[in-house]
Amino acid sequence: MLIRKPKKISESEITPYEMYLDRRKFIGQAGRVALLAAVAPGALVAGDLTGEEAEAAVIGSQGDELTPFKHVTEYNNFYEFGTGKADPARNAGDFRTRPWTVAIEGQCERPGDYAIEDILGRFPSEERVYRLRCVEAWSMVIPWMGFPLKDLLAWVQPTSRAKYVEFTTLHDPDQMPGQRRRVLDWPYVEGLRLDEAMHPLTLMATGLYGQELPNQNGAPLRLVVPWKYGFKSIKSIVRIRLVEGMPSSSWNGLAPTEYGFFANVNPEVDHPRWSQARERRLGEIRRRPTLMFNGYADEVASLYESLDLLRWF
Ligand SMILES: Nc1nc2c(c(=O)[nH]1)N[C@H]1C(S)=C(S)[C@@H](COP(=O)(O)O)O[C@H]1N2
Ligand SMILES: [Mo]
Repeated sequence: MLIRKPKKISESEITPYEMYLDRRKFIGQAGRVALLAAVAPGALVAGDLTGEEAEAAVIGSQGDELTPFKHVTEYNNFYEFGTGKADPARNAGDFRTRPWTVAIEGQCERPGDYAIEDILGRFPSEERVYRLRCVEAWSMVIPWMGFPLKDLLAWVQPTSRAKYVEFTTLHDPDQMPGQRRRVLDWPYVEGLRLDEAMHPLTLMATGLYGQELPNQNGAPLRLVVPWKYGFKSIKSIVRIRLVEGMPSSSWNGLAPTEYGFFANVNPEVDHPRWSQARERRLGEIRRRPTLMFNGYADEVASLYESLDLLRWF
């Protein structure tokens, strides 16, 4: 029989978290911290906080503690680097994210190829603490760095014909060993309706835990849509296209009956092979109830008022 010893908590597991809280306190004491914490459902806390307030805001009122850095960066889905949860951290180390260009195309006034430096310089990153809930029923709470996608879209000016936004991940089988196997139809693509893309909660993430995005989390630029299942959060984006028709999505293309275009977190609509009513927060044993729209219903439910969520899952 194989008996596993309880794993000792390594330094690397606690240090980034403690450093993070320390840094928050330090910034708070120094006077100003523009912190946007959306941990508690409905609570969008912004402004100048003291160190203690900042700590309370990031931890939230729902027992929503930040998921340890180790889980956030070592338990991933990024099929370009392998289908195992540990594969991305193992295989993405040498992934080159510079130089990096993002092509903006389609129905907008300012199409073009933009260097990542230009994007990062034009749209300063701020911090957002969001829950991420995978369709596989695990979840995390992550302090992201990033900027609202709506700022970028407002800048490129969608035309009146733009109804959806399509995102594409880099296709480079030399660097991405997972792309040498036809697990998915590469490159990975995802899409949002324009109003979802323009929602203030929708983030272009550039970092987490106050650091640049680790490669396995989708460097240098990935989408984060906190009320949708994790697979909507497309990583390592090289193209953003404004389009008239509903774009395809990699998971929807693979198994349309299992993964819909909208992919809103909904405890009442089960995946055909398992329930979506509960989830396990990484680092915890117990399973907790999954909240409608992942807890962001106050902010986003109005987007779907006229939609039959059983049909448009
Ligand atoms: N390009 C790309 N983006 C992707 C994926 C992927 O395989 N390839 N997996 C998705 C899935 S299923 C999830 S749950 C999240 C996981 O994000 P994380 O590893 O940063 O937690 O990334 C999403 N974005
Ligand atoms: Mo996922």
